[in-house]
Formats: sequence, structure tokens, C-alpha cells
Amino acid sequence: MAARRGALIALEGVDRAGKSTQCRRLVEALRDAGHRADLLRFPDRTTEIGQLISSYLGREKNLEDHTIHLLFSANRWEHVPMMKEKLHQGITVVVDRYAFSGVAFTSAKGNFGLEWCKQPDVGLPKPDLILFLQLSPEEAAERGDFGHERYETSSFQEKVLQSFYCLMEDKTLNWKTVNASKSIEDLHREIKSIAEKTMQEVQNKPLEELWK
Ligand code: ADP
Ligand code: 2DT
Ligand code: MG
Repeated sequence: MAARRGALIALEGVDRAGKSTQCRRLVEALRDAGHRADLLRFPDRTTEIGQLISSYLGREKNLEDHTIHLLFSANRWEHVPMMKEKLHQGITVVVDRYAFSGVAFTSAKGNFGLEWCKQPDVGLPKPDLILFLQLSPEEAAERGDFGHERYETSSFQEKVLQSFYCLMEDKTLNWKTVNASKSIEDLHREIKSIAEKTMQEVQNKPLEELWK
């Protein structure tokens, strides 16, 4: 029998929903519980492509809308060999944003159909679980102001949210919505329990391809 594989778990949600906080807590807790787990964030701003993306987000550089979309996707593809290797070695990979942010943000610009936006990410490792951290714009506002990066405005974020809802209608994906207005600890406990259940369920199943 093939060795048990790790699970691919993505966290998505609106700005300030707590994705980065929960990703860190989840990986720590899984490791404390004796699982092998690693964290990845997209965009990964440390690679050459990531640095270009970072200067775009920081408004130091302007890039044409299709171009930046493809760079965000390329930034995921450059990690695929390493992600597959980890998963097949039994390491659970937690990702802070994934292709769903890619599609939601570009399609929120208008003039971009969801299908076009999805194409570059077709065939990426398919997440076994996508946790959507749901938080109202009012509650997000209580967690501090927007930063100064591109996309950080309430009107744009509202469009992004509508695109996420469209993507969540795809029943071939394992979306789970969690209430992100809970305390960090309560939300963490809920996420850890869903993650461990998924890890158990998929360990003997083949890794699938996204949107294929
Ligand atoms: P995201 O990565 O989704 O943008 P972060 O994890 O960076 O969100 O959290 C945004 C801010 O909200 C941070 O200051 C963080 O400490 C705070 N925060 C995160 N989760 C919660 C929570 N459950 N309740 C209250 N504040 C939170
Ligand atoms: P953070 O680093 O704070 O998460 O912000 N984005 C992200 C895209 O437009 N396309 C993508 O494919 C991804 C992964 C969301 C990163 C910003 O980049 C946006 C917010
Ligand atoms: Mg974050």
C-alpha cells in the first residue's frame, strides 16, 4: 500500500478575517499534536516573481491586469513540485490564500470572466479542504483600518466577496465556511478539528487536480 499522504488545506476569506493568524496557529497546533505540517502563503513575496508581485501590490510598479493575474498564478506553479513532494511524504500543507483569491481579486476588476481567471490555475494540486473565514465588513473594520496596498478599499473588497460566493457554488470542491467573528482561540479549535478530520479522510486517497 502507498504511504499516507498529507492534506492540502487552503484558508481564504476577506481582508482581516484572520487567515494569517489561523494558518500560523493551525500549523503550530498540528505539529504539537505530532503531525508533520508546513505553511505556505500566496503570494510568496520572497521569489523573483513574488518580488514583482509585491512591488505591484505596494504601488511601486504598475502591471497590466492580465499580466499580474498570470504572475500570481506563476507564483503558485513555481511551488508545485515542492508542494507535491511534501504531500506525498505525508506532510500536511496549509496555504494562506490560493487560486481562489487569484480568481476573486482579478474578476472583481470587471471585464474578466471567472472562466478566464481560472484557466492558468487549472491542474494545480486540488485542496482537500478550503476553509472560508466569513466576517462582515463592519466586524473587519473593527480590527483596524485598511492598509495602503492595492485592493485595500471597501468597494473593491465587496466585489471580491461576491466573486468568492460564485466560486463557492462549485460543489466539486470541499468548501467549509467558518464564522470568523469568534475569538481567535475558539475559531482555532474549530479549524483544527475540521483539519484533522480531513487529514484522516484523505490520507489514502490520491491527490487530485484543481478545476480539471
Ligand atoms: P488576514 O490574514 O485574514 O488579513 P490577520 O490574521 O492578519 O487577517 O488578522 C487581521 C487582524 O485581526 C490582526 O490584527 C489580528 O490580530 C486580528 N484578529 C485575527 N483574528 C481575530 C479574531 N478572531 N478576533 C479578533 N481579532 C482578530
Ligand atoms: P496578503 O499578502 O495580505 O494576503 O495580500 N491576491 C492574492 C491576488 O490578487 N491574487 C492572488 O492570486 C493572490 C494569492 C489578495 C495579498 C494581496 O494579493 C491579492 C491580497
Ligand atoms: Mg493575511
